[in-house]
Order: sequence, then C-alpha cells, then structure tokens
Amino acid sequence: MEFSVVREDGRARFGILKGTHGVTETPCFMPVGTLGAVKGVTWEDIKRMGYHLVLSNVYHLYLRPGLEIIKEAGGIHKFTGWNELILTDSGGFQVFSLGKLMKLTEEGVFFKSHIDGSEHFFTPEFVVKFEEEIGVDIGMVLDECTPYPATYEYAEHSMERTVRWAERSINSRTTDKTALFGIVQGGVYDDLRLRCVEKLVKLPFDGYAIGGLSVGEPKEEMYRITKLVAPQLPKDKPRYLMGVGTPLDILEAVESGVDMFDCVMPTRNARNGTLFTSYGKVNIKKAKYKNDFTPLDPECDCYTCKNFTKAYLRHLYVTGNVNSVILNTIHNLHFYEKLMEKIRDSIKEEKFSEFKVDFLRKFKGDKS
Ligand code: PRF
Ligand code: ZN
Repeated sequence: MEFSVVREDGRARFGILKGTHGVTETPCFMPVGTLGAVKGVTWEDIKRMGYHLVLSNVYHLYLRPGLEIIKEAGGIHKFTGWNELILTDSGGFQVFSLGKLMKLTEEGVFFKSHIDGSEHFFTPEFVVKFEEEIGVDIGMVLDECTPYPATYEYAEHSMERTVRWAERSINSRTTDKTALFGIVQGGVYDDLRLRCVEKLVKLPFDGYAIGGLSVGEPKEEMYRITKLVAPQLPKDKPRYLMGVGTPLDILEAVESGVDMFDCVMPTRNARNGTLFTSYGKVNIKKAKYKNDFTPLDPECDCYTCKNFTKAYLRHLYVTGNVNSVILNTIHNLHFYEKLMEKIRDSIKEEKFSEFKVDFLRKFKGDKS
C-alpha cells in the first residue's frame, strides 16, 4: 500500500491511497458491506457514485460464507465481484457487541455465532491470516473495543491487551499485498490514548485507526479524543476513525486530521426512511410529503433526485416496496460521497474551514 498527503489545510489533509486493487482519494468514506455486499445497491451503483473503497467484516465473512468458499472462489474480490479496494474490520467490534456470547482471554476471544450458536475462537494471528488469505487490500488488527463507560483500570488493561495483540498481529504477517492497520484504544482517558499511540507507532503498521469512539460517550468526548489522537499519528500514514459518523462528526474529524471513515448511517437510515439532504435530514414517511411533488434534494444529481418526487418516495416507503430501499440508499450514499468530494476540493483550495461553516449552516436548518 502507498499513501501520500498531497495537500494540507490546517490539520485537514487531502491524500491518495493506493492499494493492491485500486486507488482512492482521501478523506474518504467507506460504504458498509459487512457480508460482502452493500444493502440495497449494486457495485455498479457504488462505482457510479465515485467510491473506490468499501468496508467488509471478518466476523461476518468467517461465519458466512466461510474461508474455504471465499478461497475456492479465488479470493474476496472474485467472490463478490467488487474489483476495487476492500478493507475488512477484524470483528473486534462485532464480537464484543455479542455480550455474554463472548469470552475474552489473553490468547484471543471465544464467541458464539449469532446465527446458530456454534462456538468459535479468534486470535490476532488468525484474523491476519484470514485477511491475507481472502486477499483484502487493508486488514484491521483484532482489538478490544473498550466499552463506554469503563473505569480507568478497565480501560488501561484493555488498551494494553490491544497493544499486545497488535504486536502479535504484526509478527504474523506473511505478505505486503494486504496492508495492516493498528487500532488505538484507551477509552476517554487522554493519557491512556497517548500511551497507546506511543506504543503502536513503534510497530510498522501501514495506517492507524482510532477505535473505541462513538460507543455511547458524549459527542464532546469523541471530538476531544479525536483531536488529541489524530495529530499524534504518523503524518505519512492514513488515519481512520472507525464507525463514524454523521456529516458533522466527519467534518470535525477531518479538521483534526482524519483521512478515512465508515458508518452504517447512510445505508441504515436509507432503509428506515431518513434521508440526508443539503438542507438537513428528511423523514420521508411524514404525512406532509404525501403530495409534495418536488425532488428530495434539488441540489442533488443522483438517480433518485433526478427522477422522482418526495411524494413517490414516501409512497414507496409506506407501501413497503423494495424500491424504497434502493432509491433511498442510492441517494444517501451519493450524498455522503459528494460531501467527501467537497471536503477534498475545499482542502485542495485551502478553504476547508469556510466549507465546513457553510455546509453546516445550511444542513442544520433541518427540515425533517
Ligand atoms: N474496533 C474495531 N472496529 C470498530 C470499532 C473499534 O473500536 C468501532 C468503534 N466505533 C467501530 N468499528 N475493530
Ligand atoms: Zn439525491
């Protein structure tokens, strides 16, 4: 993997990330395709929107279809038909959200499948092997996502284990075709976060993620930790804020120097009828849209906005038509990619701060 920062505006960075299967500009947003598909849209849609990097997940792919089937297909790109960049999360988040179906040891994590209750064991080494064998462009290490709230002692032990697992992950690599990212943990404790960074940057990761945020802590805490951690990470490596977020969260994090994002928000919200527009969020199920024959977002040039009215989108939603999911997802993912494109352009022109203020002024005049 190659990464270079091309332009800077304050702490915000415009960069280019090259992986084994393609290239993406940063800051970028990764659509979530946990099971090897983004719900509601095809790869052709995803490409047309301008995405070159999508996210998937080791935990989910391991359970279904499983390593052997993906290997037999010739790797994850051949199996899914997506031929550009893929990043897989390690499952270090999904497994931990299984609660009592999970048991943590120094060696790794035992868990019960959410599908059939069968028992499995993940080690940091196995996760790296899985990511290398299915041939993803970027793999994430197995980490322990510290819950919120957590005591200082808990967060400290959890962070230290994440560091030990990071060392084991790095030591088990067998190829540089799959880049490997470390994950910073440490809860909302500044000194733990800084200690974690100090230890992880000594290891030769290709990039660094900030994990353990957007797990229920107040927004101010998330912004504070991001602002603290991002500038401490190596300047010449990509920085990824995991599982974040809203347009506001993304703008705040870009301002702190973050380059990559993923979140279920645009796709999940699309499925429940919450749509992002330049004037704020729109809840398409509301009765007031029954006879609103204007486009969802007059400033949007996606397939949905160019061809359909709010009244029709509401009708599809309330009648439970599968086209509702498709058209809403096309719009929301298009909106997110356009946001990222405008962020990149504004950094190139050294006008990021102005863009952020202008965007939010309009977006916060919420019309939902
Ligand atoms: N760790 C991993 N994946 C994640 C997170 C984390 O902390 C988060 C936290 N927002 C989302 N996805 N491995
Ligand atoms: Zn649109």
